[in-house]
Amino acid sequence: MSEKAYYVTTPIYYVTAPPHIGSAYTTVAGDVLSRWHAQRGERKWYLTGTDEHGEKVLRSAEAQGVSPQEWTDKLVEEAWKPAWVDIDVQYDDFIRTTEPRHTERVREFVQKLYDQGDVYKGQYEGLYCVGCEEFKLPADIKTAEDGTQLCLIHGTEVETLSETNYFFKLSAYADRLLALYESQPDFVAPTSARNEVIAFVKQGLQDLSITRSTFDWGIPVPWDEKHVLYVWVDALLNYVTAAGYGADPERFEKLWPANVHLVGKDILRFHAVIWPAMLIAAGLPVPKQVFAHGWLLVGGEKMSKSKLTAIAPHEITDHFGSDAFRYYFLRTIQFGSDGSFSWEHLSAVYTSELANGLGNLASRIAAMVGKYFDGALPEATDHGPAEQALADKLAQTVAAAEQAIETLAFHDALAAINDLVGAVNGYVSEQEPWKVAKDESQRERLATILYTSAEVLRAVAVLHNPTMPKTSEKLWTLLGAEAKLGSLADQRVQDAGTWGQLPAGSVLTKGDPLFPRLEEA
Ligand code: MET
Repeated sequence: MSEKAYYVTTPIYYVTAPPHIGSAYTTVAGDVLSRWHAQRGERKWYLTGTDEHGEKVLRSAEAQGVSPQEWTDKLVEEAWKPAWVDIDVQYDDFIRTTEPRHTERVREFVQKLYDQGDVYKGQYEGLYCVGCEEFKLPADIKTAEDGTQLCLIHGTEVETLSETNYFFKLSAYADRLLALYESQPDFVAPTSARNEVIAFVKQGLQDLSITRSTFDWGIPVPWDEKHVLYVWVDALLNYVTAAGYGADPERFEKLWPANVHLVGKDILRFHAVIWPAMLIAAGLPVPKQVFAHGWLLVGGEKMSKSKLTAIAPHEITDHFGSDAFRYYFLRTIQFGSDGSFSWEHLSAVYTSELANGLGNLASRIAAMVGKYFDGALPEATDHGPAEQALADKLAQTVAAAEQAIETLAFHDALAAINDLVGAVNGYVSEQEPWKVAKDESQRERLATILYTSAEVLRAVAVLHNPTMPKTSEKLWTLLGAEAKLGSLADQRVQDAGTWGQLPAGSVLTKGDPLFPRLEEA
């Protein structure tokens, strides 16, 4: 039996415009999770990609006067993939729903549901939001003063559809879904999302229109080619088509079921209701978890292209670098809750926690080892209570971070690591090595202070590597750790708390600051 990989996915994003920091936020979270599992020595697989069919994409292409295929080809290659480079995301696979490896398997999947009687022809009369690509229920709509009906998520007018479509018997799966939420309590997280989904399903489900017939930018329905598949049914299947469903059983077995689908809270129902129902219908295992995170708010509102609050990732990374981007969003927003972005807050966190916190500590320690010990890390021959307290704190931090990441509480993991860095800074301030250095008889004390600080930094490099890979590499080099400990990638997170790994004699070099000071704008 081959070992199952930790399989994490992001939503596949609509390609209507270049990405903004909302999509980047999810994509960073997935990347950190995937790198964390790699740092634990596990097999992992990280999938992202793009959702290219449907009316929303079609209309954005039409507005540019190009075909949807040309439009998505261009945006994917010139905007989306480069944005993921900007924020240092390393995915293992990038799926586009226009690829044959996807479209062919999707056709087989829906044919199977049709053949087994889970799909029937009917009439859809109702409301639709193209922004959401969603058939809307009365509870999803608000009525404006002039009587127009608006999507609660987009605030734009919903359209009235009247189409003869094919329907999936979603209503027949309500009981099995409720049983799933019961037997697999972590299936939907966090708890607020779980409660919302359960309440929604308990109201009873309506069958789902799974085809459209008023435009043709989609996957043709195999038994009736006048229809294209509803974009969400097409899109959700990416998680299995990319994993080799129907094409490569061995690969599929190594990946499926996914460990976690990361989604924004506005697309929770698709992932926690429709998707498991489709899988149950097809006799496939359901994912282990769907985790709904919150929205990024800019100026108190959901970021939006139409309101011009959309920020491109590179606008941030150009000034702060990719590591600060990755750190900031995961550190300051509780994963699962909404969070506000502001340039002021970003600058403040960068300066206090990264430049003055971690960056300054590393360069001070390297500078003192350089000055007092010619750059060679001395031995800690005077390990006492203050040092033991730090060693204990390190072990607790590793345990806390591991536990936090287990539940996708990135903010707690990073808070714990930041706290540890703060504790070392506090220790150095208290111990005053620059004063101790003046007294020749206190050489052992001086050596111990510097060793202890460097040894915690060794662990910080490991713990931060999934979130801040570039900085951690620099820190690893600054500590001269590679010579004896090997590459940073080979260090195991779960062993990072074992004290005394950085060997005396390691050669520290100050190098460039880990986090350059911000220039005054
Ligand atoms: N395209 C959708 C979105 O961007 C996500 C699809 S995930 C199967 O909201």
